[in-house]
This record gives sequence, structure tokens and C-alpha cells, in this order.
Amino acid sequence: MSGRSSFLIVANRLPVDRTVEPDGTAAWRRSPGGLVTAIAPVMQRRQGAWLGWHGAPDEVLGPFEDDGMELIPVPLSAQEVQLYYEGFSNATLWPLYHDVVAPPVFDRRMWDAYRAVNERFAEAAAEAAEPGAVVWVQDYQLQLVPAMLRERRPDLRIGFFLHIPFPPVELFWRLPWRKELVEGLLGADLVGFQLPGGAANFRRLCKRVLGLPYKSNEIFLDDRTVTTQAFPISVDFAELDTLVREPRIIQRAKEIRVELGDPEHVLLGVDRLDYTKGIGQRLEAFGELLGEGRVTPAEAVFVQIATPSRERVEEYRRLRDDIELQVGRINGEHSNFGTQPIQYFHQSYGREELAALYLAADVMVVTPLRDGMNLVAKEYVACHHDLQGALVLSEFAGAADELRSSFLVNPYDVEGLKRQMLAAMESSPHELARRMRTMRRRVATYDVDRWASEFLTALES
Ligand code: GDG
Repeated sequence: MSGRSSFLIVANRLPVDRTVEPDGTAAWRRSPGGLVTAIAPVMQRRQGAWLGWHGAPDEVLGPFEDDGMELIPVPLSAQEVQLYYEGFSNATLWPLYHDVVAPPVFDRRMWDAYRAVNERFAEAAAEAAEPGAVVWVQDYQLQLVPAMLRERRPDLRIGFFLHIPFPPVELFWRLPWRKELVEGLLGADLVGFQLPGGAANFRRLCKRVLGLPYKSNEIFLDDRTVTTQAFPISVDFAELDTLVREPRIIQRAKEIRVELGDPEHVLLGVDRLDYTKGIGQRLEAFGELLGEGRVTPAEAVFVQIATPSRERVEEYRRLRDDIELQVGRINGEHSNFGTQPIQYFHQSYGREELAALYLAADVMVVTPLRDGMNLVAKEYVACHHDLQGALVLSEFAGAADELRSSFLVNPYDVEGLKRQMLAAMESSPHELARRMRTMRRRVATYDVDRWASEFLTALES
């Protein structure tokens, strides 16, 4: 470790996972997931350090370097993983911030652990940052860190970005610890959201909870102002665009279609297995289309990748059972020997395989009930320089604000979903190209570099 850093990312997780090589030695591999996908390229270009948990409970590790990044592990005990991460972060905040699509758990022990872990992150960041450094805190697991860090290090420039939606005041109000969370976020100089609506919700909340005045983007505290602003996150467009032009990816995409029985339409869903993603809704719609004979198993296959996620949280275990039951029922009713209309995979894939899948898919179905942004939708667009392929996209994904030329749907409206899925399958190549061209222009211009540099420019100015 080279000492203190002038640029620090503070996130719940380090951007690497531990793997065991064939010879038994441990190594680190860049982990999948929205946040990591978005920030790792930025980190490598700037000489900075990344502070976060390394993924193993009850293990204390020193700082190390990997993939050109300086990594500073923050330890968590097994009990903290349960109470702070699975508990307050993923059983309280996650459902509360996603329109309460599942009931949030309010538990004082979880809150205490959340506060204690945030304190530890703030302490570690205070030690790692050089005087006047820029510190960028990420996401809902660490909302108390900005204020805790400012208290220790008023010299720092502190930014915070929330990757998930920020809820309306009426929902946030339920939180027994609403005042503490708002005060925590207000420790930042800049609080970033995916959409202008989230920023507006936050400003209204500050007024309601603390009586703070605001004007346009600024919230006025006694001795300083806090800027609130939307920075819609994006993907590394150029990287994906280059990758899908590689002969091996094109070849693999062809193979995938053959392996699927060469249907006329390949529909695809790629999600963490999460109840916010609307996986059940899209499968229901597809099942009904089959049941009504409006698509047949010979002409359409639905590939659903459901990456394992938060498997120790009760609600997620239930969801897995529900989805697998649903897939079994639909396939049971509509399969023939050799063809299964839904191909369901509860597995993680490498980036290249995922790119080949995007390329192979005629219709990408992204139907979250609520989603901060949804990178999958943008990745699909980045993979279609052929200007073919249709995106069916939920109005409740942040991405819908930018990707207006997609086939927009309300995922609660099964008939509407069926209509748009059919429209996507039946559109002419010319119509698809028109839509895809517009969407690609947007994602190519507002890529992940632009997201990070706009945030950092706003923070540093
Ligand atoms: C949160 C917010 C926001 C998925 N399966 C595999 C895999 N992935 C990658 C996708 C994509 C990422 O994970 C998922 O990102 P999303 O944005 O779709 O969703 P969340 O994980 O919920 O992310 C979200 C995001 O943060 C960023 O701010 O957009 O709203 O909820 O990049 O490609 N990657 C690989 N194998 C898989 O099996 N390699």
C-alpha cells in the first residue's frame, strides 16, 4: 500500500471475488454486478483506492493490489453480514426503496448493526484519504457514511451516489430511523440519484424531516449547501460494441440459436433473481401467449437467466421457489419432446457468454416493477450494431426515461405485456432499426465514462 489516496471509492463490496485456482492457490477475479461493471473502468484510469468488504465473514485482510486497483478490505463479522447486509440493507431498505413490492422488516438490532458497520467504513475512509481528497461513497448500504466521515474529516470532498430509486416521502416516512438516514446523506457535498424524481423526493424529505429550505438543486444547511442531482448510470458502450464484433462472439451467438432449436424468435431475460425484476410477470405473459396459441413452442423460446442473489434472505428463497414452480408449470403444459418453451438457468455466466446471448436474442424482455436504472437494457442496446433486436422495457425502470424508443410496458398489465411482446416479435426490420438506432445514439453518448465524469466534475467544482 502506497499510503493515503487522493481519490477513494467507498462501497459495500470490493470489486473482486476470491476464487481458487486449479493448483489450490487463492486468486481474485473481478466480480459481476451493476456497481462493479460501472465503476471498475473509471477506477483503473484514476490512481485511486477502493474500500469495501472482501466477501468473507470473520476474516481480517490487509490492503492489496489487483487488476491495477488498490483495494482496502473492511472486515465484517458473520453476524454483521446477517444484520447489516442481509438485514437492514436488503430486508429493510431494498424493499422500502423499491415501492414496498415486498414488506420491509423493521428491526432495531439490524439498525444498530447498520450504524456500527457504517461507522467502521467511515473510520477506514478517514484513515485512507489524504488531505483534501475526493471520496465517493456508493449506495444504500452506506447512507450514514457521508456524515460520519465529515465529522472526522471536514477537509474532504464527499460525494454520494444512490444506485436504487429514492422513494417518495410517504414511503420513507415509515422508517423509524428516517431522521438519522437523512442526516447521514446530508454529510455529502453532492448527493447523486439515477433520476430527477429521486433527487426531488430527497429534497422534499429534507424539508419535511429537518425543515431545511431548498432552491432548485441546492439544500441549505446552516453552514454549507448540499447539491442534489440526477446522474443516470450507463454501460461501457465501446467495450461491448467491440466485443460483439469479435468472430468468436458472433460464432457463439449462432451456436446458442442452434442449441435452442433454431426458433424464429429468441426472447431473453437476464436478471439477478430479485422480486423487483418482474420475472414472474413476464413469464406469466409468455405462458398466456403460449396457452392462447398466439405463439407456439416451435417458433419462440424464452431464455431466462436468473443469477443467484441474496439467497439467505427469506423473501429471495421464496421467490426462487415461486419462479421455479411457474417455469415448471408452463413447460409442463407446453413442451414437446425436444423443445421447452422456457429455458431457465439459475446460474452466473461470464461476460462473453452474456454478450453472445444478447447478440443471439431477438427480443430482450426487461420488466422490473421498480429499478433504479437497469444496465441489462443498456447492455442489450450496446450489443446490437446490427440494428436488429427489440427491447421490451418497463416504465418503472430508470432506463425508460432515456430509452423511449423501446417497447414500453407496464409490468402489472399482463395484457399490455403480451401485446408489446408480440409487437416486438412481429415488427419489421425497418421498424426495429429505427428504434434501435435512436436508443444506440443515446447509450453511446451517455456511457459510463460520461456518468462518472459528470458526477466527479460536479463534485470537484
Ligand atoms: C443496481 C440497481 C442499477 C447479471 N447476470 C450476470 C451478469 N449480470 C450483470 C449484468 C448487469 C448487472 O449484472 C446487473 O445490473 P442491473 O442494473 O440490471 O441490476 P442490479 O444488479 O439490480 O443493479 C440498478 C445498477 O445497480 C447500477 O447502478 O442499474 O437499477 O438495482 O451489468 O450484465 N454479469 C455476468 N454474469 C451474469 O450471470 N458476468
